[in-house]
Amino acid sequence: MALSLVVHLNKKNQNKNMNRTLLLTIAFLLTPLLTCAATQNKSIDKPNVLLIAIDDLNDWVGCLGGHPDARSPNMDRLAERGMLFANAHCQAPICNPSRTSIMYGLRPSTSGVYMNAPRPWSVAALDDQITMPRYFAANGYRTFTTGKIYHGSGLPPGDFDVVGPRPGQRLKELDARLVPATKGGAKGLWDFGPQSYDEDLFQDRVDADWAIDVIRSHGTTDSPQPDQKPFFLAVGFYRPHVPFYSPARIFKQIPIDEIDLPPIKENDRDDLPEIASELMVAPVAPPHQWFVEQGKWKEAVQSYLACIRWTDEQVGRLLDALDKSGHSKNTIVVLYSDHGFFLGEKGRWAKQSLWERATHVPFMIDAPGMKSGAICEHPTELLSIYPTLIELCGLPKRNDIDGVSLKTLLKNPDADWPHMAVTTHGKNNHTIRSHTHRYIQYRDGSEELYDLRTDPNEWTNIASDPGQAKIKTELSRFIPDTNADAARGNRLGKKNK
Ligand SMILES: [Ca+2]
Ligand SMILES: [Ca+2]
Repeated sequence: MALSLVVHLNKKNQNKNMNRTLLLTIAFLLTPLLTCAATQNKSIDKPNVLLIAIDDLNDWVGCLGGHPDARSPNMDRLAERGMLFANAHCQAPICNPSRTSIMYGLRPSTSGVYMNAPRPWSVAALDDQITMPRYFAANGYRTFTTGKIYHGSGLPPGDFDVVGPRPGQRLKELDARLVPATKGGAKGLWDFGPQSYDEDLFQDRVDADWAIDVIRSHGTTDSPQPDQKPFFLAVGFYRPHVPFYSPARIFKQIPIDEIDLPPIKENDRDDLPEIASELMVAPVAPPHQWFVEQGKWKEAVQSYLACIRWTDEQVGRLLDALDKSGHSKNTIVVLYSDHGFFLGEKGRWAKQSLWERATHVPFMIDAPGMKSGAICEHPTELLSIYPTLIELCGLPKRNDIDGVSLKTLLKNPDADWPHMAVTTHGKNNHTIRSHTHRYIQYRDGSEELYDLRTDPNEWTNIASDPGQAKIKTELSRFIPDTNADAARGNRLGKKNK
């Protein structure tokens, strides 16, 4: 607009011998505007970023084929638009350390944040570690967030420019308790079933509404708003984390009698080292026996599946908003879950373990100019989100974060890839996921090994088979060299485990 104003003034006055001083004065006054417009245009050439974090979503999504009753047409649509990382894994099988790893760009074994305490922003040693949103803000982005991006809806101070609603896992005023709380059974957040209040009031819908407003409030590359910066928008959905609540409407789509329960094998745990049983205890989850004896297993699986569909609807609303606003062509969309979830497999529930159902996550990236409609089978890590976005957005490279950029794979999913996916649960307990195998090494030296090609449920631990020595040696090379002591949260006074 500033440029057209100058042209207009010049034409109007070209034959009138207008006072040159006046013209020069106008040009002088307009110079900052022109400079500003040039900067703006350069800035909005950078792609926007939409980060969609889903809580406790295992691989039960349509495009990963993890469960026959799972429906996720919108996540599938995103995968078709971009790239599905079909062998992607979290770096820790529990909320706080997984999300810390993603947002700070550090492995749990580097940061020492292994469990749900302490929050990383209470750890003095991490004060100088620049989080992903702060790095984007420092490089010309305006940053927004809503919902659960770190653990428990908390945020490091000043982490985002604009903070939207963060209603939490349970809405005290609205969510009715559905399964009576009992000692030794469902209690606390462990509850499931349909809620019947207005859908507009569900937390993930409230968060999606806010995010849609943010998207709509930004002009497109073709028609930027004054002073517009590209956006970095992080949206964290709370479901399908417990309580498994979603609108009653969705439950009707999933007849309980037709639900398939996940496969389990009798005595599956007999070939596990002792430490595995110790580490996989999820203290607040009801024991599997409770679900079986109370006849609640199918009901809980139905509720989890319904939450997936509900969350998927919110993902679809965000994608629709991007399309309608014209931002799709200039926005990188990253969707991931912070870790997986067990619903009875191995006779257990929740996450907290180093097996496939807890580490394998939906992970997809749709980036302008990259390959679309592709599936990448290489082992990948959520830790790669930060360096990948840095590279795709042309931000200065950082050498103080772990993880490798996925840009090579986004161009060619079959490119050479020497990396493995590493997941850590507590100090010195690691699992390495290759294309074909899972190797687990615990802090006492005990091991597990599974061949996922013939044993996708990880039922048969072949670690003691002498014929497997070579592959164990190969995979153990990927165990991190650094294994930090558990971090202490000096401000909150909570010790990590
Ligand atoms: Ca989680
Ligand atoms: Ca077994």
